[in-house]
Amino acid sequence: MVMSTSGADRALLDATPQILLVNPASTASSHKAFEPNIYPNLGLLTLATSLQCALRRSNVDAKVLYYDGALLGDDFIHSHIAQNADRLAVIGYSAYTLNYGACISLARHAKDCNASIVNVIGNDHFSALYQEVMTRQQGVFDYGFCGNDVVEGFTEFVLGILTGNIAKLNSYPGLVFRDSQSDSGVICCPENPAEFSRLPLPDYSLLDSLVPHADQYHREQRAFYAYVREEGLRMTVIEIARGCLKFSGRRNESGIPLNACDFCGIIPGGKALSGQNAQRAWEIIRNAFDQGYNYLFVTAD
Ligand code: B12
Ligand code: SF4
Repeated sequence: MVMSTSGADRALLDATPQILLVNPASTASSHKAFEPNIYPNLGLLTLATSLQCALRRSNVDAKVLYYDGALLGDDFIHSHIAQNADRLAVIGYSAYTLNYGACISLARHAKDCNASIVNVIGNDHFSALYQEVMTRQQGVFDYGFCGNDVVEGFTEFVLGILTGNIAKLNSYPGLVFRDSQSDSGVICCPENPAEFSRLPLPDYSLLDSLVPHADQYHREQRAFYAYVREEGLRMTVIEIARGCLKFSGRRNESGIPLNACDFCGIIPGGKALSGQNAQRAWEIIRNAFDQGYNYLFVTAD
């Protein structure tokens, strides 16, 4: 006998709240064609893994969904947001300068579909310009997270939203929120560097939580690099240190490191290198290898 899910069961399944983590495609411009990404967005994957673990631990029912518009384009996720607007609890946007315009478009679209979706923005563009973003994008982004060591802060904050039990806002590391009582109107909680060594190891299967990504990244890698095709490689990104060697040196009166590369986009973070210990670093490498990756892009600059 073939078992089928009844309509009511399906409706129940479908009602599960969704947390969508999205890397929007680069902001459209007339002179540049779309070029697909060849690596996953490790920041979103790190957040997704932490959130998934916390949901299981706390017995909270919600789906964590990963989507990379820089691989697949934004059309699909645009429709997904419209069709699932009443079950999307939180959308997290990963903002580089290059895709910041696309982050705004998607976030506006989400609010048009359902104003109670909580829009949260993070990554380097936001960390650099959080004051401006929060001031200019009222009604678009509700909250943001500034810095890298914000994974536990984000996880706890989303759990709070899902369970209707949000703690004092200034208790979430890295959270950026509006506060009319403060001088600038925006408060940025300090991040928590202690989290780095205890984060759960990335679960690369979450790349396929909404639609398949992993094989598509691999196809792009094979198309891009002859040696990947010839040597049967499968590449991914790992993180065994954060920050930059050059940030530990001398700084000017504004706190900008004197030796940083001219184009550096992560100066506002400005953190000196902090590494994982050797055992943890090997665990991170082993974790990627055990999940089928045999050529690793190490993020530390
Ligand atoms: C690996 C890497 C890549 C890879 C993978 C990119 C990807 N999709 O993730 C490749 C080679 C494909 C790449 C491409 C590009 N990159 Co790149 N890349 C890096 C690198 C070396 C590491 C990033 C990383 O994985 N870090 C580890 C993860 C865990 O940290 P993370 O991504 O920062 O995420 C953390 C926080 O930012 C935060 N966070 C991130 N997203 C979100 C979202 C939410 C909702 C929240 C709450 C928090 C949050 O939490 C995460 C957990 O700690 C950085 C430099 C560096 N050392 O950081 C440059 C860097 C991020 N890249 C940069 C740039 C410019 C690009 C490109 C735009 C280049 C280009 N012109 O095409 C493209 C954009 C691709 C895209 N649209 O996805 C700049 C960004 C500068 C800026 N102002 O935006 C950086 C900072 C380099 C630099 N010094 O200038 N990149
Ligand atoms: S671009 Fe990379 S290596 Fe250069 S200063 Fe910035 S973080 Fe350091």
